[in-house]
Amino acid sequence: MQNSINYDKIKEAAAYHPKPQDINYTYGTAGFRMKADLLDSVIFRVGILAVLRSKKLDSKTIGIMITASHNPEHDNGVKLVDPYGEMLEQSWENYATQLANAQTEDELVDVIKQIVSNNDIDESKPANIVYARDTRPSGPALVSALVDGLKSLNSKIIDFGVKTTPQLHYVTRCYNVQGTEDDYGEPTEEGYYKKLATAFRKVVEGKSRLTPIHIDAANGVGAPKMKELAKHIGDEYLEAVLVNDDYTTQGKLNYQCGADFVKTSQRLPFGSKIKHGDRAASFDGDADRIVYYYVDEDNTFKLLDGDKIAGLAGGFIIDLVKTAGLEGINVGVVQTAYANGSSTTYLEKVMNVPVSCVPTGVKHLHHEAEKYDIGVYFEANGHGTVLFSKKALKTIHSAEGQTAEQKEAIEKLRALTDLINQTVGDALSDLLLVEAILTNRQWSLKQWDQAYSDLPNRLVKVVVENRHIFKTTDAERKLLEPTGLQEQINELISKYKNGRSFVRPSGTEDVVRVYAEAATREECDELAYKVAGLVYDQAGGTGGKPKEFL
Ligand code: 16G
Ligand code: MG
Repeated sequence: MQNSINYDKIKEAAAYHPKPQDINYTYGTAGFRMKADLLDSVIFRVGILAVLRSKKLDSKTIGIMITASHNPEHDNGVKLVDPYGEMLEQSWENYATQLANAQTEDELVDVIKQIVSNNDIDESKPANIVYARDTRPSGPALVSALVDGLKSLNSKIIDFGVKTTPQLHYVTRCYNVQGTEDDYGEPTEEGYYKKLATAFRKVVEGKSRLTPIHIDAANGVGAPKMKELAKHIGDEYLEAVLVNDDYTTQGKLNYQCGADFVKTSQRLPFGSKIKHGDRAASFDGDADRIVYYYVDEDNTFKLLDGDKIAGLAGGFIIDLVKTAGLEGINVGVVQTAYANGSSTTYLEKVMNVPVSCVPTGVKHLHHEAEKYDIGVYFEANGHGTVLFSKKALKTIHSAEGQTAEQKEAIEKLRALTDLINQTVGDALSDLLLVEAILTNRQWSLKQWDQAYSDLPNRLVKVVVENRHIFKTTDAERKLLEPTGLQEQINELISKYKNGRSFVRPSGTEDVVRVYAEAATREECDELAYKVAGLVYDQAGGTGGKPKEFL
């Protein structure tokens, strides 16, 4: 049969993509991610896994994205996207790891056979795959390894070319729901721009255009894609000025720029010349994160991160739902432990919105947000989106409204369901969401920022011998192991006003992360470095203690 699996063919193809010795791969929070030259065999095998997943899911289209997001340019990575555009189901992450670590072709075939039998996969089902990559120079070679993997199992393949990560998520969903009542738009890049641009114009229609938005595109794929999107929207609605848009010169991607750089170093990206009164935002390297910022009268840098975006979006949506008279639709916000304490207090106490806290990583936030009729989720780092449940979509699309005011609110909510990329956090779509809200409210960034003041916070990395001994609970806010360490941390925290601190092993780097916040910058830094020192001393720190405070 044409589609059934030919194991000899796989072995033959796999021999061209041998696994390096002595490397142990893990499919983590962001898929596989590391130096690009170690990824050839991994990508070949990810192709195989994607085909198995498609066969398992009745030939649904599975997405594959080759990117390493905000990592240095020499890194690359790969992750799988499930049919509705969400992250690969967690139970399959383990298969990805097993496939990647099979040392020989024979072992590889054994793992494949096991996955087939464990999941009752019908080998004769055809498979459908769509893939894309970002602008990294290592992309084309990795794509060719991927295609070898896909072809060894006779998959149908669509090459979606160079795209942002969220565009790949979008198109994966489009393919799978085309022509059904859940239709998500045309499965093309053009379809994506048209959907977003039309929705944006609807939400801002009749309002005065804001001043230009300066966008730092991290010298990545977001640059050409944002330009294309802006063309579809038109200058009369949005004026986008790009910096760090050189995605062709090697060495520039994410270098001292982009959302991750701005959020972690809390300063302007290289190349940005914004002055007081200007409005600015940064994307990350694959355009699935965004943060906003401005400089104040006294030239201080002010960051509007994912928490601020969640507050802005949540507030606007709640107002629209109320005005539209759609009682019975509940709105909730999902955060992680990294959310600034002030943002949580603001959401719960001022906005009266239910807030859930979940472990780091998009899949956790996404699933929690699905529990609300409208679920707003954002990580402080700027990754996030808004999910509308089937019930919410139905209500919004069938509501008619009595008064002009109600009708307008309903129209806006409808447009928002198209404007927001509901598959995953999307810098382009989130930018339009923020711009649409600010246009409607006629707010400056400073006015938006006034909702609450962030508590000073600090993130410190600690290198330890084995980060896997760290076990957390309570959405990563407490350590279970090493035993006794949490009690010592608690004792430190109790000495600081508004003190909060937690420790978790990173899912993407071989380090332990320490987060701290407190009433003042000094207290916060002191707490952060004391907790880091404690971790270093008590849990196998190596390579030098994090620099002492003072
Ligand atoms: C990954 C996650 C991101 C998370 C980050 C934490 C996805 C798609 N991305 O980039 O959500 O914030 O990891 O990294 O889930 P860490 O575990 O190293 O702190
Ligand atoms: Mg990213």
